[in-house]
Amino acid sequence: MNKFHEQLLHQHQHLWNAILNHPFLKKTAEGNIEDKTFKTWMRQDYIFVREAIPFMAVLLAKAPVAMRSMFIQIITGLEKELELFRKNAEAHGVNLETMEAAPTCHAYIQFLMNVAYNNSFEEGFTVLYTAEKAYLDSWMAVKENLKGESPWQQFIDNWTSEAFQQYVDWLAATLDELAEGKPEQDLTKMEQLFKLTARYEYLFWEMADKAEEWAV
Ligand code: MP5
Repeated sequence: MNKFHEQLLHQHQHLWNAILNHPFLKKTAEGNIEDKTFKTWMRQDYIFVREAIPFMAVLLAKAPVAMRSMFIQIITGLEKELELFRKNAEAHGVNLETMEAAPTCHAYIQFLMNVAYNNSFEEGFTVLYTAEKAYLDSWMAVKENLKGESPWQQFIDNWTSEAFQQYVDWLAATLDELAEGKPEQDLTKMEQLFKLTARYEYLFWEMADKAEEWAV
């Protein structure tokens, strides 16, 4: 019997492949992504990471006592990641402060907060695993196909580092433990959240690539 996280990835392989083959990632790897497209992602992801902090904090409030210190480390890591965004924004002349979330970014953040407040810890954790695994695999795909040094190297390095891989391994192992012995209906809910999160991850690349904006 496969582990729970392996089952999720296997059953929804088409979704995962769609994420990893997104043109945004291909162009970033090939070095022909337009500056303004990458900067759109940078600005939107800054908002996403900033708002991931309250998401994690609500999950922390629901986490078993033994997991609290891990969540504190994760939140501290997010604060450091915001610094990485600010440094790169300054180096590339990007203004992060006058930003509004685009529709997809806005909806994704609302989804995160809704799950954190209204769903079980296991369900919230499934969303966390899926989002982090999507970033690990997406940036790994960029790294593997990279043609020379990228102007966006620090972002590539951030989500392909040994430490980040170990963190995602921990998330996968913990998700498997949380799923163990759960009734089928609980596992189905977790699977639905995996699917929704993967779909948002795909849409996030799409949003950056197409410079999505509010219609009015
Ligand atoms: C992550 C991210 C990874 N930064 N943005 C999206 C849209 N999905 C996942 O999260 P983290 O906390 O930056 O590792």
